[in-house]
Amino acid sequence: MTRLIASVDVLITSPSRNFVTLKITTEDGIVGWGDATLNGRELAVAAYLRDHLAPALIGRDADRIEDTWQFLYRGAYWRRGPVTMAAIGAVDLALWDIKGKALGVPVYQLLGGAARDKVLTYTHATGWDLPELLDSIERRREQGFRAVRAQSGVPGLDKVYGVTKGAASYEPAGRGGGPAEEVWDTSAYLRHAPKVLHAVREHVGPELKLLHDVHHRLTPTEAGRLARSLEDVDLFWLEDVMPAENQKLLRAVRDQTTVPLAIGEVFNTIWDCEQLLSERLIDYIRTAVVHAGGISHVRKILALAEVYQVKGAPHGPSDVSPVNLSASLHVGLATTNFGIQEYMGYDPLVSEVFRSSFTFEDGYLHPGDEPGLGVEIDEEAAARFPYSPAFLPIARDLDGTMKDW
Ligand code: CS2
Ligand code: MG
Repeated sequence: MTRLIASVDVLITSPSRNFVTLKITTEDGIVGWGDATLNGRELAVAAYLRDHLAPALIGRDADRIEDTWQFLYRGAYWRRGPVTMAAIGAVDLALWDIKGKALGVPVYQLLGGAARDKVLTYTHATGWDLPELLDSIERRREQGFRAVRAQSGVPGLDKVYGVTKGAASYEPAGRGGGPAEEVWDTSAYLRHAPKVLHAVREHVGPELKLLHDVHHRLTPTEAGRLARSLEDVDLFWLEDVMPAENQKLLRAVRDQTTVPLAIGEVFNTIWDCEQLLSERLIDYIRTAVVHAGGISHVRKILALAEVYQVKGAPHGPSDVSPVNLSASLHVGLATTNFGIQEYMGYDPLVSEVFRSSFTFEDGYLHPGDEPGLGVEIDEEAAARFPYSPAFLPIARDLDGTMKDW
């Protein structure tokens, strides 16, 4: 039987922050959902989907997921890039959701079944100073988390990305106006971060898995120094130590340290990380499922990673929707070389729109056993939260030069 695509719709909703969601409906009435959220560039993906992909999808066979992926990727001539790949990823997710629903099974069953019982997850802890950070970590531990990313303020700076004064969580994008500007001081950070992370390890004891995100800000020399100074902290990983596209330069960092390295939340295809994987310059590959072309393409990235003993650890901030998180969990459950899933959590308003069946218990996530991806969107609720422009902040050096971040 051929299951034809009858309609393709794009929903933009903003329950506390903006999400772009793709809805594909088949002629026999099955609805598949895809996430298409690209933080700060939401409308570009929405237009790509609405204006360029939707007309080409109507009337196609929804069951032909791989062929549709190739049709959208090869057919465009213009390849790769976050907007294109998020749009293709959204279609891919929606089609896997449809196939699961049509067959009455959760998507992880279609990927070969569970390769583990549950998916280890980490969340964020943030504090402007050490007491605030320790308090935030403690609260995360009480919630059951076994792995925590620790970020703190830097003396002399007003703001640090990923850290909100006095709060346990933060939202990366600010609403209204243009991007906020932050001032950054690498020397101050390099003096301060090792002290904080050593103090955190001393306080939490040996078992809690600790992670730290550098946000692409260092040179290979600075990154090597930082990693060496953190050897004794026993980090689970050090993330994004350098601009992610400088792949071969990571060798200089790698040669100096045994601290596990994670990179890749800004990557979109296997070609962006091929060198990092094949030369084993990283331990964890961070591509988000939707930003790297969906389940179909991320499985290929993970298959290449498996050859080099690199593990998957997808990006899972609050700025990709529960549809993406759920897709990531299906992949995580069914993939042997899967390391950990980031789970930043969501504002309570998000659950008014996205009804998810994934569960969290004792530091682990499970996607649930609903047919498909296990997330349904309440369209009436979505309509109550209209889009409102929001931007990620930018960072400048002390002399005003634009900074990588
Ligand atoms: C971060 C994110 O979760 C992470 O590791 O790097 O906060 C990231 O900066 C945002 O998702 C960007 O949209
Ligand atoms: Mg990150």
